[in-house]
Amino acid sequence: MTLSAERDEEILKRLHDTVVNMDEVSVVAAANEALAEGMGAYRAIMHGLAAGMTTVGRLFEEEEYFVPEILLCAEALYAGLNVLRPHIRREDVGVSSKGNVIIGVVQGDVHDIGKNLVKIMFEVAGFTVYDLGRDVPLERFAEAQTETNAKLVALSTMMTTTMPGVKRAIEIIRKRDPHVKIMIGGAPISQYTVEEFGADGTAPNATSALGEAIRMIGTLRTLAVNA
Ligand code: B12
Repeated sequence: MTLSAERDEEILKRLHDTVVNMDEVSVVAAANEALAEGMGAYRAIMHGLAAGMTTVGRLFEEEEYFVPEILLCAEALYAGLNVLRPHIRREDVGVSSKGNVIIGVVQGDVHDIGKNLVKIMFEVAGFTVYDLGRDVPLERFAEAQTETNAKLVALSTMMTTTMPGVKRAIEIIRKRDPHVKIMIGGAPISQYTVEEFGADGTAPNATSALGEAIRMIGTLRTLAVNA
């Protein structure tokens, strides 16, 4: 079934608006409608639900929304995600890979919506993802990397106050395994931070995070072949 451009736009707007309006019941209805009418689950998540959360972020900065509203918006987003997540297909993300990946939000930070979207992309692409959750003690990243022999560790943070923790976690990981690839991301992270902290890369959103992860792991394979 092919959606008309108007219907596509209408459903994406409903997904967006139901997150912004904290409407857990309607977001589930909109997500089911998206699936029933043939919209890809991946598109519905990224261009509907996640776009809604970006608007919520703006409303928070404009002091129209406060913490209680944001939490309700996040609940609505997760309600929609529960419906859509099982329907994302590997073809939707365009690439496939395998291997272990560690992901988590650094100590002191509980913002995990972005991290969870990145995790979904990794899982759909075929990676085995070890999700350490949020507010993760800095040593835990290196421990988990050793336990799972993961080739990639992904660190997330949304706050400037937890940036030194990212740097420290990278130092601890590198000490145990100098070759592991480290990707960092979240709003305060830039290419400058990547270089400054000695990480291997970053990406501004979940979709490009997957492409970047595959590129990094590809570099590792090339190194192994040439060694
Ligand atoms: C939602 C939210 C919350 C929720 C978090 C709920 C949850 N479970 O995550 C709650 C209400 C709990 C919260 C609490 C707080 N928050 Co808050 N919060 C936000 C808000 C509004 C949106 C963040 C969000 O979810 N965005 C949507 C997602 C989809 O986008 P994203 O997180 O950026 O993720 C994408 C990319 O960054 C990237 N990405 C993310 N991680 C990774 C990792 C890798 C490896 C890669 C490659 C990419 C990547 O891909 C993601 C998906 O596309 C932002 C404002 C904003 N405009 O962003 C403030 C914000 C992050 N919060 C902020 C603050 C200060 C706080 C509080 C201290 C309370 C307060 N005084 O307001 C507490 C902190 C508690 C703590 N210790 O962590 C500040 C941080 C300021 C700063 N510079 O340090 C912000 C920027 C608001 C502001 N302007 O003041 N918050």
